[in-house]
Formats: sequence, structure tokens, C-alpha cells
Amino acid sequence: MNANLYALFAKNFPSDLNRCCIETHDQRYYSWLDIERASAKLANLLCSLHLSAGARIAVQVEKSPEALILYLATLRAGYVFLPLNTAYQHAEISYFVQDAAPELVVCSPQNFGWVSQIAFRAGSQHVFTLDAPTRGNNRGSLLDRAALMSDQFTTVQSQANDLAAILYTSGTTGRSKGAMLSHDNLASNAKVLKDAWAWQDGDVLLHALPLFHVHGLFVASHGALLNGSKMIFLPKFDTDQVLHFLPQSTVMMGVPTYYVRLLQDSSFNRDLCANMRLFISGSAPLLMETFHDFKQRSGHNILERYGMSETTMLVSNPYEGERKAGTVGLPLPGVDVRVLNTLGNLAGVEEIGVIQVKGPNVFQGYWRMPEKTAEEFTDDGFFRTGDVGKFDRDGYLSIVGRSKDLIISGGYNVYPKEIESVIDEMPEVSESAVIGLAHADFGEAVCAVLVLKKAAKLDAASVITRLKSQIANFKVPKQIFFIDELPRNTMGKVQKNVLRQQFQN
Ligand code: MCA
Ligand code: AMP
Repeated sequence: MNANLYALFAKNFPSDLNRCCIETHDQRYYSWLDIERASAKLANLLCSLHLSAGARIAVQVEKSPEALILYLATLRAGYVFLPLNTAYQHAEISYFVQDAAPELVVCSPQNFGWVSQIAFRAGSQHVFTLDAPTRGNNRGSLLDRAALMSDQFTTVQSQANDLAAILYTSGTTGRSKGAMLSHDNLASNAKVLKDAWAWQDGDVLLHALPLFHVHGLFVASHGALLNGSKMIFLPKFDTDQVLHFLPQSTVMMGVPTYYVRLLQDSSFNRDLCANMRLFISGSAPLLMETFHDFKQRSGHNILERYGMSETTMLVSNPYEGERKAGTVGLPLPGVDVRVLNTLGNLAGVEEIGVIQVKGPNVFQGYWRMPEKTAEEFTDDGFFRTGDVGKFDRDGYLSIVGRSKDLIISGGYNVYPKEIESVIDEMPEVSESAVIGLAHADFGEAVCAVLVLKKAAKLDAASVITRLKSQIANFKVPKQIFFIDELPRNTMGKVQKNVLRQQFQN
């Protein structure tokens, strides 16, 4: 049997390959046959480059069906897909490319100049471009080269543990870690979610998420691909476009911000959701208020689930049965989730502790960081999620906090340490603390508290302008506060809870 994830998808494609697989917001249509042939052409191109076994293919491109097809082609050819957020700038891309040493880098044409410099300096042999296509214009050197290739390709044989993708998660200590996911990690999770969320004939997925993280690339796309269901592809979340396409859709997935934004639009109502079967939320906590308001306006209980780049999905509220607001639901079948108290024992009902997980979904380790990998696993093989939670008497898990210093803004993870290091490099700054403050749209907003050096002068606007040229825009603090001294506990550790209290209003 071939454990290649693409082989699993292909087995489940509809029998009529001429049916629509992807429809775009600007009325481009891709049949299943188009997907098969276009991914074959790209897979042939990848093979013609004679990359090494297990070569990484780093991709920083705008969302498009072609970007998804490139992912599928990478699977088919047996290479390792490494998606990168389009907001990442020079220093971020440099780090990922040096660390992952991809043999091929694909970027958007407008970034070719600087990305190719980084890639070639890091030893990549090939850099291609892929444009965000509009009608009649979907080019870039990748597709130009692929056009010359055959549209027939036999998907390579993969073993269950062969790597399919590496997803970088920001590091608590500043260094991002590449989570290595195998074909079987992804396949097992896709199969479990197909049943858990009752994917069915006639489903149409409204796909508004970005393609460079687990949520949009795996959870959403895999669900549709495995079920042979059509996807309506939006280039990004746009409230008007979502409202336009909701009546033709049955399933939508999003981060809480998407649901908050839908509720803010007065035209969002039950009629628009008449065809909808399921709204799913994840990547960040869904406020109870959003859950209840959404129920009132649309008639739907949002199904909240919980996952990580290292584990894909581990817990989900049920499709049938109660979806409890404020909880992330029950462990998925085959996934072992436990909460340990401060003594290291299994926590009782409603007792708070650290969340750990074991199962076929759990990753193969961090790329080239064996010590870090070993640290994150317990002796009996459970992965430490870094999240803190509790089970209720019905076995539903709630996430009550994080033991990792992490801010989740609009579904994107931001590690304060990384931003603090960049701010601390500014010559006027003595030290800084980056905190998350409640934000109506993004859930949490990144904010920075700065202590300046004696007699130094610096205003908030200049800090923001400088940061914008150095880090991805979603990591840039929405607010900057100045203070004489950071509050510290007796151990000398900055008391971020005190800062959060002080600046929340
Ligand atoms: C954009 N901006 C943000 C964010 N996104 N600021 C804070 N947090 C954000 N998430 C800023 C930009 O820097 C810009 O600022 C301004 O907002 C407008 O940018 P724009 O691109 O127009 O924003 P948007 O299109 O409205 O984007 C917001 C968004 C987007 C739709 C919420 O961030 C999004 O789609 N988020 C989803 C993230 C996601 O897929 N997460 C899954 C991770 P300025 O104007 O100052 O430049 S996977 C995961 O977490 C696990 C595994 C899981 O469980 O799923
Ligand atoms: P990432 O590193 O991008 O994979 O993000 C994983 C983290 O997102 C988890 O460790 C959680 O802290 C958080 N997360 C994901 N889903 C949820 C959820 N439904 N509620 C709260 N936090 C979540």
C-alpha cells in the first residue's frame, strides 16, 4: 500500500473527475482532472530538477489554487512542503531558509529579487516564481516551466513516516522550530476529522483561510480533498465575499476573528446560512459571547476544536451531541489527551493542569533540533503542548491558559521573546516586555512596554515604523507604552500579569 497522502486523496476523488474541485472568487473553475493533471505537471517538473530524497521545497506565495496544487505536487513527488507566511520579511525568511536548507524556493515575482538572494546564499539550487493568478494571468516561472511537462505522473511510493511537510512554529526562546509532519500524521488526522465532522456528499467548503498554516492548508483543504468536495477559494478572509458565497456553501472553517467580523456585519443573518451545515472555529479561543451571538443570528452552534502545528487536531466538540461554549470538546478518536496536575498526576475533574498528547497525529520532531524534541516529550511518549487546561465531568476539555509565553492575534501566534529581541536592539531602548491585551477583533493584540535608556528619546510611531520594516506586520505591536521600570518578582522575572492589568484599559 502507498502511504503517500496524495494517493489517499486520489482514491477518494469523485468518480466523475470532470466535477468541480475548486471555484475561485473570480469565477475560475478547476475540475478534479485539472487538479490531477496540473499536479502531475508540477511533480514532473520537481522530479526533473533531480532534488535529493527528502528535499524541502519552501514556498512563500499568495493564496491561489496553483499554490495548493504545488503542495499536492510536492506530496506526489515525495518531497517536503515548507509553507511560509506571506507577511514574513527579510530576516524571517533568511532564518527559515538557512535553517531548513530548501533545495527549491518558490516566491512571488515581486519578491524574487530579495528572496532569491537569500535562497542562493543559503545553498538552494532553484528559485521559481508563482504569481497570485487572476483571470487569464496565472504565471510565474514555475508554471511556465511546468507547462512543458507531461500531465501524467505516477505518485511516488511513500512510507507512513516519510516527511510530507515542515511547519515552523515560533519559538519561545526566539528560535523558530520546524515541526516535521509525516504522510501518516496528516492522513490519520484527515481521516479522523472526516468522520468526526460528518463530511458528506454535496458538501461545499468555503475556504477563506491562508494556505501557509495547519488550519487552511491541512484541516480545511484535506477535509474537502478527502471527501471529494468542492472548495470555494477566497484569496483571503473578506466579510463581503464570505457573505456572498455562504448561500452556496455547507461548511466553513475560520479563526474566531472571522466569526466576530461576520457578526459585525448587519446583513449577516439566518437566510444567508440556510444551506450551511457546519461552522468550525479554531487556532485561538472562541469567546462564549461570540458563540452565543452567532447562535442567535445564524441558528448555528459553532463547533470549536483545538490543535497545534506539532499535533494537527487533537480535540473537537462533537458534530452530534452538545457543543459546549468555552470548551474545545472531546479528544478525537485514537488521540490520547491527558491533563497532569502540579504533582505530575492525572488531574481530576475540573482540576487544572498541563495538557499532553499522544497519537498517530503527533509529529516526528523538530527539524534538526533533537534535544528540543526530546525536551518536549515525556518519558512515556506524550508531547507537552504548552497549553494548560481541565476536563469537565463529561470529558470536555477547556483551555484555561498557556504555560508558554504566547500571544494569539487573529489566529496567528506571536512569541513575545522574538519581538522583545528586536525592540531591545534599538539603541534608545534599555529593555522591553511584549504582552497580549484583549482586542475586540483579533482576540488578543500585541502590545509592547518599553523602558528607555537615560536621556534617550523615542516615540511610539518611530518604534512601529522601525518594526514594520523588520518583522511580519501581524507581529508589530498595536500599541506602545513607556514606563520607568519593568515590574519584577523576587526571582527577577518580569511580571507580565502586572503589566497586562496596568495597561488593559
Ligand atoms: C493582519 N493584521 C493583523 C493580523 N492580520 N494584526 C494582528 N493580528 C493579525 N492576525 C494587520 C496587518 O498587519 C495590517 O496592519 C492590518 O491588520 C490589515 O491587514 P490585512 O492583511 O488587511 O488584514 P486582514 O486581511 O483583515 O487579516 C486579518 C485576518 C487574518 C483575516 C484575521 O489575519 C487571518 O486570516 N488570520 C488567520 C490566521 C490563521 O490561519 N491561523 C491558523 C494558524 P497595518 O495596516 O498596520 O500594516 S494554524 C493554528 O493555529 C493551529 C494549528 C490551529 O489550531 O489551527
Ligand atoms: P500553532 O503553533 O500555530 O500550531 O498554534 C497552536 C496553539 O494555538 C495551541 O497550542 C493553542 O495554544 C492555540 N489554539 C489552537 N486552537 C485553539 C482553541 N480552539 N482555543 C484556544 N487555543 C487554541
